[in-house]
Amino acid sequence: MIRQPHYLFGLLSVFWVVISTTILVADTLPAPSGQVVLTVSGEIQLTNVGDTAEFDLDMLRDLERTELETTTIWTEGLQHFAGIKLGTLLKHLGVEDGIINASALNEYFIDIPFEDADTGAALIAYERNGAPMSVRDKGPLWVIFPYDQSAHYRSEVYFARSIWQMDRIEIER
Ligand SMILES: Nc1nc2c(c(=O)[nH]1)N[C@H]1C(S)=C(S)[C@@H](COP(=O)(O)O)O[C@H]1N2
Ligand SMILES: [Mo]
Repeated sequence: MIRQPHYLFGLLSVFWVVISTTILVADTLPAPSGQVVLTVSGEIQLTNVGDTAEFDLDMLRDLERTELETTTIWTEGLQHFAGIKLGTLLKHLGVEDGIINASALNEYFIDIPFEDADTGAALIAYERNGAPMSVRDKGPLWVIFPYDQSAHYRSEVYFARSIWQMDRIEIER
């Protein structure tokens, strides 16, 4: 009889752990309210529309912003890109591994190894020189690498991963 309060206390702390863990894990993704620019599917932990994670531009802008200055082989002069790192986006969706299959509006597609997300090299740019990019201008989303930083990124392999008009990402295991 005298030990009952101890059992009660133990039970309560177990409940507390279960409840707080549930709150920590249950990170939610709001549904997009604007035009959807990116749909992420496959092995992701966070979804908002069916099995997928859909993003409008404002949702991407609400995530951690990264700026990158570099020249590219497709543009004239130094370019100022702003966007979200591919790694940041995938981390937000609970992805820690896998092959990143990226597709574009023009049905171009390319596999990007997870390493390019991990190193932080791959930027999903949503702005170029301070303005959003139109579809005609390789937007609204263009995957950009730090070409000026290293010859490693000035290669056909990375040019092929520089997918513009990207509108879908599928995570494969
Ligand atoms: N959306 C889209 N992105 C793309 C491509 C494409 O056809 N469509 N071509 C890729 C390839 S294979 C390369 S080498 C580079 C350079 O393409 P370019 O030679 O047409 O400039 O862009 C990449 N990004
Ligand atoms: Mo290419």
